[in-house]
Amino acid sequence: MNNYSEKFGEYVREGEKAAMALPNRGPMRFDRKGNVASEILEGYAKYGFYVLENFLSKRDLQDWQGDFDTMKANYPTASDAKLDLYGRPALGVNSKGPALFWARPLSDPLGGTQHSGGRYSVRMSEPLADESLPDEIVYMIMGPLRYSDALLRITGHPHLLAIAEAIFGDDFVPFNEALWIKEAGLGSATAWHQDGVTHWNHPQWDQDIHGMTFQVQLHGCSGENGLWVLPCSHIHGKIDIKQLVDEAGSDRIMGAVPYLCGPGDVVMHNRQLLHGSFANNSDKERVSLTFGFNRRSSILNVEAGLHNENAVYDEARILERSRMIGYAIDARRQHFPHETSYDYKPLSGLNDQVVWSETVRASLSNYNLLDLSI
Ligand SMILES: O=C(O)CCC(=O)C(=O)O
Repeated sequence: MNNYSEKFGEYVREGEKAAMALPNRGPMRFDRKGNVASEILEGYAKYGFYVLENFLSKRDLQDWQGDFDTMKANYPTASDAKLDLYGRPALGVNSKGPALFWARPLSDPLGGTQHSGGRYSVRMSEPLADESLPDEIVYMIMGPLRYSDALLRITGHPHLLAIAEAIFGDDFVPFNEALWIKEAGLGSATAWHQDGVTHWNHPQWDQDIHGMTFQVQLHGCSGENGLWVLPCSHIHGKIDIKQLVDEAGSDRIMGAVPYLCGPGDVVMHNRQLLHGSFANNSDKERVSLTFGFNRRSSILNVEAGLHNENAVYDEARILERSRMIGYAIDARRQHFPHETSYDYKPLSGLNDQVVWSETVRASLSNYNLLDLSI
């Protein structure tokens, strides 16, 4: 074992121990009135994250795994290829907006670049990649709901939408979805960052102003391959990442803990929380779906464009993008007819226009051009 991996192993063990000692994890719970349990909301508010254990059903997970295998089989053979291994038009090649993101194995494609408003200020360490590894891998897919009904249905889960309502009010709005793929022994690092870029100097700045993502786990994750966060950092404004790295003497920021999850666990994650992940040099793949929501006032008439062209997010755009929530709810209702569906108030009265069908799926191939990122 070299010096780096020995130190990393120690950091992982300490971080995992600290993560398990925090009181912000447990199953989904409601109080007697049917509201999301206050322990969940309070744990999330205090630490900036909460792990909902054993959240997804076996069926959701099997459907997701099936769709993921189909997506992978349809990857382009290289980042500049148009066809997959079987000669078919490949996943994402006709997308007008962002779709597949590629990196060298075990590299950090974002650290130290101007990507997403320059929020990834420090490059992570990059373990030496063996010559036998492929030249490039897919590490992220944006707008993944167009490629997987199982993922669409997860985003329409009534309990997750109830949480979004409890935090942001019943007129909450969506922002984007991404699938993070950290293949065993190949997966790239995600440099430390805070997600929000728009409202740090807002006169009404608060800990929820940049919204929340759910990070849903297909296989689970550990300190070796999971996302790391600095607990409570969402309440301290913009953080000087370089300073924390200097203090630590490496990218192993002090006090950080990893998300520790089993298959189907969902992490509620405040977008202002400092977070990042190390290159996945472990023998376990991590696949995480992230999707999130915002308070309407954080988005309405705001000019931004983190993942796509700068634009003013007016009522019409918000309504159009919010239809994805309606489709997700309806797709879920059709697949799980015995589940009580979520009633999304901003689409009240439009229910007959948000019916999930093959025709609708075909019309959504560029839905993420309307993402509402801040
Ligand atoms: O899961 C990861 O490694 C990165 C996720 C992330 O940075 C995000 O969701 O903002």
